[in-house]
Amino acid sequence: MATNAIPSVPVVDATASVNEIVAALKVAGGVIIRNAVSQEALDQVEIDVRPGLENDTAWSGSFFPAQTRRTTAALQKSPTYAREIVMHPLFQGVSNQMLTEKHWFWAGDQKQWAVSRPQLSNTIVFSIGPGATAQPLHRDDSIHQRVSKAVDVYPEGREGSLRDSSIGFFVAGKKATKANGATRFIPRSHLWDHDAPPNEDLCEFAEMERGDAFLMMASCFHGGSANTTADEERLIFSTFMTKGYLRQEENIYLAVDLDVMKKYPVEIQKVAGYSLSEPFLGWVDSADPRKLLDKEIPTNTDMWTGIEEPKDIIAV
Ligand SMILES: O=C(O)CCC(=O)C(=O)O
Ligand SMILES: [Fe+2]
Repeated sequence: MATNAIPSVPVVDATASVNEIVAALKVAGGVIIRNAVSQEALDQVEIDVRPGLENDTAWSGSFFPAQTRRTTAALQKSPTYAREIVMHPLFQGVSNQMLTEKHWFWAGDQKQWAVSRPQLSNTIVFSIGPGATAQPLHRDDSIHQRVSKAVDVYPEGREGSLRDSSIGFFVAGKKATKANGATRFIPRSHLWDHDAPPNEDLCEFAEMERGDAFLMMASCFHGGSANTTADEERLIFSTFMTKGYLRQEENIYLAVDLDVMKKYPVEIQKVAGYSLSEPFLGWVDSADPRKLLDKEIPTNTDMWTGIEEPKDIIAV
C-alpha cells in the first residue's frame, strides 16, 4: 500500500458536479464542499434541534466525550434538515452513484433485473463543548461488519459498488477548526486493508466555515478531535446514507412517527426507507412499504418489473 503522496483533503465549491466529487472521493476518501448549505437553512435547523441537544445528558462510556451532546431523528424534528441536508443534491447524487447496486438473476429462462437504491442510515446532531477529548480514530462501516482488502485504486464496476456500505455528510452548523475539534481523517484510508491500524500522524483536519460540508466514505478512518477552546461549541449535522439492503443504523421506522412521515414528499419518504430494495426486500402486507403512508399503493401484484436492464444506473 502506497502511503506516500497522500493528497490533502480535496476542497470543491457547491457548484461542483456529482462526477467531480465522486472522482475526488475515490482518490482521497473525503471531500470538503464549500457553501453547501445556506445560512438561513442552518438557522432554522438549529432552532429545530436545540431543545433536543439541551435535553441530552453526558455519555458515560468511552466513545463520546462527556462534553458532547447529541440529538437524533432529525426527520421527526426538522423538515428543514430533511429538505436541505438529507436531500442535498450533491449528497444524494454521490450516494446514488456510489451505493446503488443492480444485478440480474434467473427466473426460469428469463433474466430479471433488480435495483437496490441507497437509503438514509442515520441523522445525528453533535454539539461538542470545550474540554472534549478526541474520539478514537475509527471506521463507521464496522456497523455493517465490513472487512476491507487493500487496493491501490478504488475499483471500477461491480467490485467498486460493493466496496463501501455507507457515505457520511457532516455539515458545519458552526465554524469547525483544529482548535475546537474539527473531524480529523486519514486521506486514502478507505483503500487500506482491514488489518492496517490508524495512525494519528497521517490525519488531516476537515476545517470548515458554517455551511461547508465534509463528505466521507464510511471506510475512512476518522474521529472528532479535542475541543481545546475555552468557549467554542462545535456544532455538526451528521447524516449517513447506506445501501438499500443493509439495516439502517438509526431505526428510522421507530424514530419517526408515521404521521410525521406522511407529510413528507414521496422522494423523502423513499429515501427514509419507505421503498423496496428490489426484488422483494422490505415489503409490508405484500406491497411496497409506502402502503403505510399512501393507501393507493397496490397489493397482490408484482412489486417491480425487472425485464429491462436499467442502463441509467452507473456502477462505480
Ligand atoms: O465529531 C465528529 O466530528 C465525528 C463523530 C464521529 O465520527 C462518530 O460519532 O462516529
Ligand atoms: Fe464516526
